[in-house]
Amino acid sequence: MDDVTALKDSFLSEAQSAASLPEIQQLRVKYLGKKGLVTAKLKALSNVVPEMRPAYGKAVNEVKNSIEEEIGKLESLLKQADHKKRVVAEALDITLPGKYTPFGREHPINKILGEITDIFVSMGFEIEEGPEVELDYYNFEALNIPKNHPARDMQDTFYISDDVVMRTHTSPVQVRVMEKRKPPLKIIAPGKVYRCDADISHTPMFHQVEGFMVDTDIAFSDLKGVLEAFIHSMFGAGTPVRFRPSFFPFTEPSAEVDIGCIFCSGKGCRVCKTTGWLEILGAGIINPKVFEMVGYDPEVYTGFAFGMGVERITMLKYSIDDIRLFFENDLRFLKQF
Ligand code: 2NL
Repeated sequence: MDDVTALKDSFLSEAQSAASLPEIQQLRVKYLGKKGLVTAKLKALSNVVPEMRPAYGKAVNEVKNSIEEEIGKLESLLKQADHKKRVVAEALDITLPGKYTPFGREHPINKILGEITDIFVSMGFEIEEGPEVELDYYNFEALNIPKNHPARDMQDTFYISDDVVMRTHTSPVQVRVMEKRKPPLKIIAPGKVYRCDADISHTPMFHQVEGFMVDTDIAFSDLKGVLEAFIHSMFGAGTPVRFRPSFFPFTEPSAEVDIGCIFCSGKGCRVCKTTGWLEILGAGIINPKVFEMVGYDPEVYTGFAFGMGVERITMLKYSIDDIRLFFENDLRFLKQF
């Protein structure tokens, strides 16, 4: 019987230092496995003298049961401890703030560009686009801007080569449309244009919307009606409009279009330089020479054309006094629109 008690004692002392599930597993194999120490005792029962056999067998079975019970307890304790460790290690703090992904928004220039084109589209104009790198011919020659004209000056125009330039206005888009199509035409040409100039009211790249209308009997009154409708939609129905004589090589007669100063209501201020008026457009009746260049008969067709700077209109609408703010990409500026 002593060997059975000793077996139990040695198990108990080993079990005390078992600190992990694999170690418990090893103990189970060592004592209860097919070749285990307790199993060996059971197998050797036939060697015990018959009188002692029942008591000895009972004792071995009791040790076997108590070892099984002990191992079961240890296993469940270690599993619980393991689970607690994982809960702590894998914990998510759902009270931490989330990652902030800021929304982008439309640039103020594109916003106003969209408003301008929407107004003309609502009046039946089509939108056309064209190349920003343009032939000298389309940018100047076809618009009656002669070789020695100051607008061609190296100081104003980015020349790519002798006969290729960065377009200085979007008029060449309209020339290309007239070459391809016959009137009646109602087109606007929005886009980027380039001039070698930089100060608080000029940047080397800026945006323009030009437009034109050609048919068999277009008059200056049509130009006035369309531009007044545009201005009243853009700046408010009561905005005063004034047409002032001007000159462009591609229109004759030509006009500069002013609106009553939106800052002082025409009283005269710093922005309108005390005139009470703000210039926002250039326009005119298309010069017959332009029609000849694109193969239209000037005796049959007449038309008007106009052009405006998008940056200038955006600056007036939002009271911005430095054009360079549009291109510095300072979020403190851009977030205001
Ligand atoms: C301005 C003035 C203007 C035009 C642009 C034009 C185009 C063709 C024929 C005739 Cl294809 N004219 N465009 C006409 C008058 C004025 O722009 O101040 N732009 C910012």
